[in-house]
Amino acid sequence: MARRARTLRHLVAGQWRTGDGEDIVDLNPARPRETVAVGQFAQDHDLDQAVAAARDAYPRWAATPPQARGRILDRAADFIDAHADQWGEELTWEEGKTRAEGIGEVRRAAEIFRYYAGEATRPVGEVFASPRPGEQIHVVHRPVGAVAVVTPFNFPIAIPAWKIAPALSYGNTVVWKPSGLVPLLAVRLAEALVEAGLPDGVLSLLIGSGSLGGRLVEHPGVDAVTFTGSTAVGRGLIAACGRLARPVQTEMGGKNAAVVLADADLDLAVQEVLAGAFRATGQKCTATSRLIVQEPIADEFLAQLIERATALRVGDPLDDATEMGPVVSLQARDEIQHAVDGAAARAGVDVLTGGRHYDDDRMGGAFVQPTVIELADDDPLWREELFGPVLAVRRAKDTREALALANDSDFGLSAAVFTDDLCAVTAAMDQVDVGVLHINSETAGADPHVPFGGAKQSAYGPKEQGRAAREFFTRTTTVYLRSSGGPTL
Ligand code: UN1
Repeated sequence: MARRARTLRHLVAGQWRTGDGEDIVDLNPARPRETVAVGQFAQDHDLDQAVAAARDAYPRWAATPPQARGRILDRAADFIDAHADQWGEELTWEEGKTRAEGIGEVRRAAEIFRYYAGEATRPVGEVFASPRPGEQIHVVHRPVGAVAVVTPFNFPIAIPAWKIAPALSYGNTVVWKPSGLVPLLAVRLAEALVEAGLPDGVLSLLIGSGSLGGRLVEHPGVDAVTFTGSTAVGRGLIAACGRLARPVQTEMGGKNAAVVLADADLDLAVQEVLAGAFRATGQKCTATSRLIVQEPIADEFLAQLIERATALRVGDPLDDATEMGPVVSLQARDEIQHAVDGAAARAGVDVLTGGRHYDDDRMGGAFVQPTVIELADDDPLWREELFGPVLAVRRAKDTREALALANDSDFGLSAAVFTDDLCAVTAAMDQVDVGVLHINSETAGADPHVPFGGAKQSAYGPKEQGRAAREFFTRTTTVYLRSSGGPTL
């Protein structure tokens, strides 16, 4: 890959344009003096034009035959797939996950577009019997209008795909503001849709500041808002949408527990906890950030886990031998370090591995050691999402206590339980209050055709992905259908 900084552009009303706001400097988190891409932020006049274009394009796009919408999404999927290697590397370069993860994420985005290409031609409603003779009751799904899409840094193409693909498939238009930390992949996804023949104005891309995102969400021309990101920002956005009585869907934080019970397959559990905690450098809202291990096996399990975590090869994510890259920015690194230092200084807290800066040539990059910290009892580290490779551990005496600890969180996105004990599995299915539950697999992962989303403080509004997405990206009209007479048999 030629390491020449790329140029960032916005897409407004079908035109690529450079911004005239503040400079954007997109840095490589592994080598923060290296620039990945440059450009200028979009401003309010771009926002107004993008929203106007989305409103303008909406009636025609909503009336476009669903087969034609589906074909565009299919072509976008092909285009994304054809560029998986190049864009995957670029993703790694700007975000920091390993190259294999970067390429895998781009392919996943293509899969999501393919799924929603098909979804465009699925049934658009239901028919109910009427209590009145000669009448039918139809419930018809229709698009919502112009949707604001606000996305985070950690899945620069997959998360935008699972918002934009259903939005377009069901006939909505989109104004999208991605995270300013990963603008290059946003440009790539918009390129795929333009190449695929998406009509002008149906999608606009604005790379802007957080405050531009706020103005997008509250813009009078927007009909609905979908957001993935931090709980703090999400709550502000829910409040703003509440004031405006505007439909909103948010996917926010997690503090996801893996529960390892005494009968678990230890090798499997070690491997999956390791993957859940440290893949993508722990920067997934579904990452495993809490571990609850049952007493009789705790010492042995932790010994194996620590050995494997300590041995993880951490370094340049573009090097194929690397198993864990940097976090997204120096600021993120410093915040994680600060939280870990704070925890380590508290009584009863034991840093089992990691927790310090590297003192070799990785010092300049946003690298954090894979970190496992045991807590004697309640601690802020048990509760606060850190968004990095930090796993907090507690021990439980039995299944009941382990599941109670899993629920001991304001969040409820995902959980994993490692056991073959049917009683424990059914107890977990009944009691663990999460949106996604894994039995004998890591806490992360989402398939395009099944619902994804959290419980408690992890989410607000309808779920994402699969058919569940239809609940947010369409609204229903109930039609009482009676003829005024005419021939009778
Ligand atoms: C996954 O676990 O593969 O921001 C997806 C996040 C989630 C998506 C996780 N919304 O990490």
